[in-house]
Amino acid sequence: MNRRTFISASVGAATLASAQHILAESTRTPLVISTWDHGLPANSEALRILHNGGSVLDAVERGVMVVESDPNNLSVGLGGLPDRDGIVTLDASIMTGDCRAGSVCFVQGITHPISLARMVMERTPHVMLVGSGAERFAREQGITQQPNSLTRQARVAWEEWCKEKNYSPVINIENHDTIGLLAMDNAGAMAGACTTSGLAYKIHGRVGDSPIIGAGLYVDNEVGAATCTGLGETVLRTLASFLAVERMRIGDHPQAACEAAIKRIVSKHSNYREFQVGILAIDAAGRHGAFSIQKGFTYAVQDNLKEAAYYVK
Ligand code: SD4
Repeated sequence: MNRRTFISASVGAATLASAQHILAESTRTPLVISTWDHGLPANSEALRILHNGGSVLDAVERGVMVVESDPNNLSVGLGGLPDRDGIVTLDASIMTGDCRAGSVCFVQGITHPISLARMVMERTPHVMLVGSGAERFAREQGITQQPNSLTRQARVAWEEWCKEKNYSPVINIENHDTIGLLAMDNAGAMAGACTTSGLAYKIHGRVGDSPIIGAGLYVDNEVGAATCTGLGETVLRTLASFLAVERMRIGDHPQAACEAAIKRIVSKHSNYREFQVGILAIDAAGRHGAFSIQKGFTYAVQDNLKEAAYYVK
């Protein structure tokens, strides 16, 4: 299969899948959508917060905290796989539809980097804090920094990697469990959150797309919101979340916006067969879309009346 047929085959399959989504989706709010299978429990928590009168910002934060707390998740939170030096470093971002944003990069020993990102947004004049500065800010805010220790699962995996130090991630299985979650409340206010331990066995100091506003996450109440998962370098080069939101601004359905963002990544990376990127988007009308380079990207959508996981094949 040449490049052209590959792209059109994958676009065609997703168009079919998206047609089902459009039939299945509604414009009822609240609406919550998030990446991968762990999106289901994250969405449930986010919707619970909204039902109990919490804000959409509370909803996205608390939703992704469920995944950050899961020691078995190898791509999010302190259970994540480490960098080459055996150290887990975390990235997170949060954004509201009125263009407020906060993020942290390259933090160690922080159980909930998403909450720290929110504190950067709400308690500082800044958008982003990194590394030791972010950790010092966390301590000043009363967050206890955990000692740098790997879970048993992560240690075993890292020790295995150390034998060869030649790691080729398996698409959709490794390096692809970042949680990106978008939500809209009854009044149409939107927020998003994205949190990750980043690529396994990355060079110490590497930061991906997830904490970069416009790359891993972008939200604008006037238009919609988008979030990405997958090989962050390719998302950084294309600002894929911002691109998807801007496509919705000029009239695209969220599905078309996601497809445009993925096509941009594909067009700029001749090795696109070797990595995965998935993107989700919602718009101000309460519609959603999803697309990915490779098969196998799963995501979860939940509104008042239903709970479902959709698979883009
Ligand atoms: C990164 N985008 O750091 C993240 C990785 C990811 O699931 O999505 N993992 O590049």
